[in-house]
Amino acid sequence: MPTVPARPGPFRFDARRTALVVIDMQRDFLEPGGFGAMLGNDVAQLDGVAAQCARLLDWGRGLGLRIIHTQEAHARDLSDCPPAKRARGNLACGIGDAGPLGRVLVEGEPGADFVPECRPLPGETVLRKPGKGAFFATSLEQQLRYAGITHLIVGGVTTEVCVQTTLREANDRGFDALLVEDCTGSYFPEFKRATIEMVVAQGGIVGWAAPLRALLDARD
Ligand code: C5J
Repeated sequence: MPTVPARPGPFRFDARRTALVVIDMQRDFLEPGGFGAMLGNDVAQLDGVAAQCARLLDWGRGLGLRIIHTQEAHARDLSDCPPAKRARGNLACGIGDAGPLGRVLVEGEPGADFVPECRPLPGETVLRKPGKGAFFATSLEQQLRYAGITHLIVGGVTTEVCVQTTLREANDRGFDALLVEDCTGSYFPEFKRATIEMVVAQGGIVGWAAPLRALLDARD
């Protein structure tokens, strides 16, 4: 079994029981005019994450890992969008409204689509989710259990929001998860750093973390 030198200790995984989960690599979070920008964030902070996630995807595909792409997007009628989420930020152009990338954070719109570097390939799972965590109001847990998955390798955006929420949800459900440090990004670099530390603190209270190089170099 490959062993990744990680924090707080080695992360051993069986490729047949491991899924690569790439969180929300969507235009709405990475490009000007999307949801992230509408919230007042500097999307340039995420420059480089797509290229890194593309390398991570290449690696996972090469190992035959199950690949899961999550997508934070609401149903077209917004029936799965809590009014509180829609109201948050008091935005002139918020969830469901027409923006430069189509209706903000709505399925089927250009903004909900994946950035070109991280487009799913045929046969890979696309998991639309209405919340921050990938386990909330989705069939992810059932899919993973049916496939015998016990370990997750996680990248994507944003580190302290959807990525961290998903890691915590996974941890509470008994999955061992590793965050790939340089395949995730935040609009707030200090939040990214803090999240990584929170994950690995206390003996890995949430999970493990390692840079992509450590995965690329992992050997049996
Ligand atoms: C946010 C996400 N930041 N994908 N979503 O609202 O992290």
